Amino acid sequence: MVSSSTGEMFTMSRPLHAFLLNIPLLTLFLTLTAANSEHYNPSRCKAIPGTAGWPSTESWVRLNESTGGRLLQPSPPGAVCHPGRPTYNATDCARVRTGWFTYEFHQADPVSTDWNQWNNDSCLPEPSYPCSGQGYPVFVINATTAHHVKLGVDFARKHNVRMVVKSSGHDFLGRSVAPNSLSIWVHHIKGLQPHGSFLPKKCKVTIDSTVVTVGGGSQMMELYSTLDALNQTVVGGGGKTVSVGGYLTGGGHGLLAPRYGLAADQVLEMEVVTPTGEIVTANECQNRDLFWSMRGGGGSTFGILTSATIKTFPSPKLLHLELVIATTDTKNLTIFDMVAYFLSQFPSLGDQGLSGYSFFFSAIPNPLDGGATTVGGLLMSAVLQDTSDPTALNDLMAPVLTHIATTWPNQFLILNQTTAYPSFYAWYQKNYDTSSAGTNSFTGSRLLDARALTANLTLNAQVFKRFSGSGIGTAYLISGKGVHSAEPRGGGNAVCPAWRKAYVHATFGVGFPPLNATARNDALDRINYYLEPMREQLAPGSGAYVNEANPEEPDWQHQFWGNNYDRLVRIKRRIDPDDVLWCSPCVGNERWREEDGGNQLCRVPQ
Ligand SMILES: Cc1cc2nc3c(=O)[nH]c(=O)nc-3n(C[C@H](O)[C@H](O)[C@H](O)COP(=O)(O)OP(=O)(O)OC[C@H]3O[C@@H](n4cnc5c(N)ncnc54)[C@H](O)[C@@H]3O)c2cc1C
Ligand SMILES: *[C@@H]1O[C@H](CO)[C@@H](O)[C@H](O)[C@H]1NC(C)=O
Ligand SMILES: *[C@@H]1O[C@H](CO)[C@@H](O)[C@H](O)[C@H]1NC(C)=O
Ligand SMILES: *[C@@H]1O[C@H](CO)[C@@H](O)[C@H](O)[C@H]1NC(C)=O
Ligand SMILES: *[C@@H]1O[C@H](CO)[C@@H](O)[C@H](O)[C@H]1NC(C)=O
Ligand SMILES: *[C@@H]1O[C@H](CO)[C@@H](O)[C@H](O)[C@H]1NC(C)=O
Ligand SMILES: *[C@@H]1O[C@H](CO)[C@@H](O)[C@H](O)[C@H]1NC(C)=O
Ligand SMILES: *[C@@H]1O[C@H](CO)[C@@H](O)[C@H](O)[C@H]1NC(C)=O
Ligand SMILES: *[C@@H]1O[C@H](CO)[C@@H](O)[C@H](O)[C@H]1NC(C)=O
Ligand SMILES: CC(=O)N[C@H]1CO[C@H](CO)[C@@H](O)[C@@H]1O
Repeated sequence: MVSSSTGEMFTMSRPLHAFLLNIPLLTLFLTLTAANSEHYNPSRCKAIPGTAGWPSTESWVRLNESTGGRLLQPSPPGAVCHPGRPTYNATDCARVRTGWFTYEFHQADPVSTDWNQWNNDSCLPEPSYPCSGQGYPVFVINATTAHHVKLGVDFARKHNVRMVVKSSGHDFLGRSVAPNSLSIWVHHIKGLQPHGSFLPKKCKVTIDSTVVTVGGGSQMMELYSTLDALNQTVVGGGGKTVSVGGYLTGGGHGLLAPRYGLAADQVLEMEVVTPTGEIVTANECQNRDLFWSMRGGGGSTFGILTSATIKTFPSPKLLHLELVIATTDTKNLTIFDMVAYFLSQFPSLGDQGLSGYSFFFSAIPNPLDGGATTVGGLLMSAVLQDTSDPTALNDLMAPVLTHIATTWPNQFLILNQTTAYPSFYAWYQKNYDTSSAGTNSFTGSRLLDARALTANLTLNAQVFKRFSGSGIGTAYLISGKGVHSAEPRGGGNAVCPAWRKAYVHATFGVGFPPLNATARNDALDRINYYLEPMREQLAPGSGAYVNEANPEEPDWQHQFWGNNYDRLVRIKRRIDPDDVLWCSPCVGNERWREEDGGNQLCRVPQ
């Protein structure tokens, strides 16, 4: 039943879903030039330790007391592996080395982040590498309440200390960590309260929808599992530990987005600590500009989210399709003609209710024979909602698969498997994102609309071939009708306007070795090389998804926010006149730049 033109029999050596989502998806950069602290200028730069501008020990002690002892001064987590360091401990080191490749490890640590370059590779859990700890925050407030956050924000503003916000530390762009900073760690701001309907504060009209109010550090798995007990779910992401803090503020895509809109479109109210230290409610009736910008304008820019109220939906039953269309004839250029054709069907398949994740490649170790051969082609993990009847999927896919079989006879092995799940959560528990962390990597992104996917398949074959040069290109079918027609409360939100036409978020990762500036710069060059034809030929007027993008995306202001950018900057200037929140690439950050190898954050001279 399963055969290819090469006559090989493929046997499933491991669950397909694990392979499908086990892709190295990764990120980032910092233009680091030679260090030279002599250029420190207190009036122009944020304070750094060891200089007169840095707050006194007494000030830090008082901050600690005011938070009830929640101020931490953490060691870099990798320091337990370095014999010279006070925290050296071989037992702990073994634990850290194992945990390093998991998201769970980094989210649970006060300062660690998933992609090593954002901590400047400055203390990897490997004794042969250096461990300076430079690159990590100096102090952390382990916040559990909005008031703790406020105390940190007021302190950073008053003392001219660089400040960052960390939740899970998953950020592909390095926005949740910075050297010589005070970090507001929101991971432990939890809470999860479902409601049958919702009256936003100071509004007169009750919103007739099931909703859930969650803490700013809440994570996908907590939402899914708690809501499942009510037969509900949310528009959420694939990673178990992704937190609402970065996800909702960046946009938030997921399998249910093509039906209901992006995650940011579901937000009805936010509690926010503003850069001036006020704890405010933002919704369609008050602080409307803040409400608009916090839904898509990016994390750690307009304020710190301490709670969000978002719409929930009945959890749909799902039919899951796992599909492989591949060949061992990896030199055959028709692979990308097939890929271009398959992706050209996404607008139509999406309009008929399909959503999911596809991966294409010219040559990867064959997952079906344990890597003995290589294959080129594509894989897809997709779902159809509200049905358990496999014929619904067969009817949808048959014309597409028949077209491939007849256009490229005997070339591609087509292998599919359909599974029915009673709820979103039942599906999720088997099909969550199983990728791993703890490496050095950058990502790239492009949003593709129907025209880009269908206009010229000759062009698309070339462009997708180049895009997959990273190893595996991905095309997530996670936008569509629901995103195009979404009506976010309050008359709109700040997500990149390109989402409102897109069907596909195309993304990929490029890894590189640590402590090698050449390799890091090469990785960034490669990201640009793979993305260039998508930007310039396939989808020039479109944009990129900020949360899974190239941190050095040219013209990032407009690629991430389109014509919302100017309004976002005006709001940023009003809400954060002193730039208490600063990150890169983030709205309105143009007045400051990193200097001295990234050690200092300084005003750009006028
Ligand atoms: C395994 C994995 C799977 C993913 N799957 C998806 C997916 O399916 N869909 C999708 O859209 N994205 C997905 N992403 C990308 C994800 O949206 C981003 O990585 C996002 O930035 C994570 O947010 P975080 O709060 O968990 O991470 P963090 O790194 O802690 O924070 C990210 C950014 O948000 C800021 N931030 C965090 N919390 C707050 C807060 N409370 N208030 C203000 N700012 C805050 C940080 O300062 C930083 O700028 C995935 C990422 C990973 C690693
Ligand atoms: C803050 O106070 C707590 C409790 O008093 C203490 O355990 C902790 O070490 C202090 N933090 C710092 C950074 O000194
Ligand atoms: C090393 O860590 C282990 C486990 O955390 C602990 O039990 C042990 O006491 C530590 N050893 C030293 C010398 O601190
Ligand atoms: C942070 O606070 C949470 C909640 O109080 C606590 O469980 C956790 O142990 C704290 N983490 C650290 C590193 O102090
Ligand atoms: C959830 O759905 C199941 C199966 O239909 C039903 O038995 C159960 O009562 C529902 N639970 C709630 C809280 O509605
Ligand atoms: C690709 O493979 C097909 C089927 O094996 C074959 O007919 C075709 O000639 C090949 N094309 C090239 C360019 O090798
Ligand atoms: C399609 O793209 C190819 C490759 O770039 C180009 O040669 C061709 O002219 C394009 N066709 C049309 C109709 O634009
Ligand atoms: C650093 O990376 C470059 C480019 O990838 C490579 O050529 C070089 O050998 C690497 N240097 C070291 C010391 O590993
Ligand atoms: C990062 O590390 C490099 C050396 O690897 C150093 O030159 C630079 O100053 C460091 N930057 C920060 C911010 O620590
Ligand atoms: C959804 C889909 O493509 N289903 C096909 C899977 O493969 C069988 C044959 O093994 C076909 O009958 C289905 O139509």
